[in-house]
Amino acid sequence: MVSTLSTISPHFPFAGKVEEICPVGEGLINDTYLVRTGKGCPNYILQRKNRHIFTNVPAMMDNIHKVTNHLKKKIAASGGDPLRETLTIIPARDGRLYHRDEEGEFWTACLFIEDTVSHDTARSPELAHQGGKGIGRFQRLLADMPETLEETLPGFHDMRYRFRQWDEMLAEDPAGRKNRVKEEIEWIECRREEMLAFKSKVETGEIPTRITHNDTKISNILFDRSGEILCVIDLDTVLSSTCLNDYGDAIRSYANTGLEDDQELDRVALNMEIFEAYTRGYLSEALSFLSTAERENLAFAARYITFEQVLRFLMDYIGGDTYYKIKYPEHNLTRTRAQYKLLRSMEEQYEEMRRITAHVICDQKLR
Ligand code: ADP
Ligand code: GN1
Ligand code: MG
Repeated sequence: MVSTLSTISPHFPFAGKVEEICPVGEGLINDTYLVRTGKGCPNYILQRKNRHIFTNVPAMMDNIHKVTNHLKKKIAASGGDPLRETLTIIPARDGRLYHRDEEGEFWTACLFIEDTVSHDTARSPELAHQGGKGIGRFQRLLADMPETLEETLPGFHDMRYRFRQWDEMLAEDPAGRKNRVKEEIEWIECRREEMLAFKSKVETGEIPTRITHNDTKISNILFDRSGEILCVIDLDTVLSSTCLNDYGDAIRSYANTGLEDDQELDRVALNMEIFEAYTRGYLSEALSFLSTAERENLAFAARYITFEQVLRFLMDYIGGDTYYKIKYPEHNLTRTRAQYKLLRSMEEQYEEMRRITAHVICDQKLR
């Protein structure tokens, strides 16, 4: 891989001499590297995009370009630092937003933002509050973006689409694993109607679509050294979708007392203190533009996205592990069970989640 990387980096106009290229992050889809250059020169992030999942990388990069350009203008206008508070794409030497290698792989680069901290779990309510603020602000700044985005991942958080994929996968059972997961399949089937009913609210327009991030797990945000939110990263999934999907996915990530793939199910539950802190941070930025329907469906959105993740991990297990990177043979099944435990915890605490969101909304309206 290292020799490949050294043939890729010359295609980008990196300042200084490339001294080291090392893997970074725990993403389940792309391959991400930190490119270190000489003293006094910027460092960079180099990424091989997963072209089997992102089937139109040029359109995806155009989307990211539109979004970051818009954010840069807004950040500069409010006195912020556009080079630190959003991503800066480094186009390839030929001027494209990506380099395509001889094997057909797509590579992209952006500036590495120095002196930041990223996390895989939210250890404190303060961090969750900041994370919520970050996504709320991100959505707010994009609310008046004039351009439209290309639909690069059709059906991404669309449960009707996910159930079509699911039904096809079960009918085909390509890896012969269906019979091993009868109980898990029932977890999905018995929630089909309520999840589709929620999706109907988007289809009828009761819940609006906006430009959103769509992959708001905690590792996709950079904090500064004092713990304040600095920059929302990993913009591959910026799409027209619902704000609720961003909020729900973040709760799934931040408020889990265990890991996304925890093998000890006793460790997995919804932490209500983190839930409330994230909600407060998010609504401090987002309340002003959210509709009544969006406000009323915040708590359910966490269940919706966590359910979606159970379905997606289980579907990948049944499909023979072709989508998410796995570290051991049953990894997707472990993920399925851990996310299901989290979903159960949300279901058990649902009334309390609703009470908290209503209370936070009320508090912030009074301000
Ligand atoms: P993946 O698609 O593999 O999840 P990300 O874009 O989320 O890739 O990057 C993985 C990790 O690399 C992040 O969690 C963060 O720690 C670090 N990272 C990514 N982009 C930057 C950047 N521009 N500046 C600083 N760190 C970054
Ligand atoms: C993937 O790329 P990464 O690791 O940030 C996935 C998300 C899932 C997440 C689960 C494009 O995100 O939808 O929520 O794994 N991204 C894509 O950890 O499918
Ligand atoms: Mg990521």
